[in-house]
Amino acid sequence: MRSERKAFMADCIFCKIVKGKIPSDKVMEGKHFIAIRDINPQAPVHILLITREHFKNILEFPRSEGMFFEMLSMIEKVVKAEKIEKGFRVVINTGLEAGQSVDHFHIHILGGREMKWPPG
Ligand code: DGP
Repeated sequence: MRSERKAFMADCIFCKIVKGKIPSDKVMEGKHFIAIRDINPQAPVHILLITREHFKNILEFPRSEGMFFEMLSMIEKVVKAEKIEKGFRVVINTGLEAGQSVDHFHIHILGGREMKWPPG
């Protein structure tokens, strides 16, 4: 691994959360993902699914059946555990223009209120 990438990951807030160096309100754990409550919730339920391994965004996320399967399974488990089956939104902000503020792949699961479309 290149040294600049190592240095970047050492500073990555989500890498620190995964390693337990920064506390988080963890709701679920899988082999490839953890699920935590967002620090700045945009809905009554706002959970982040975060990859244990550092990938910058969805374009870097590996095309691996195991990871993809776990991602979808954990979304379903979180939605059921939080009882938001009747309406929820799954969001992956990618790039500055789309509002991605943490360059470590993560998925927002939002629910518990009415959602508008189109998103802002
Ligand atoms: P995005 O803007 O799509 O990159 O989403 C990043 C989200 O991460 C944002 O909703 C706020 C959340 N977040 C940032 N820092 C922390 C933290 O230290 N703990 C938790 N739980 N969430 C964080």
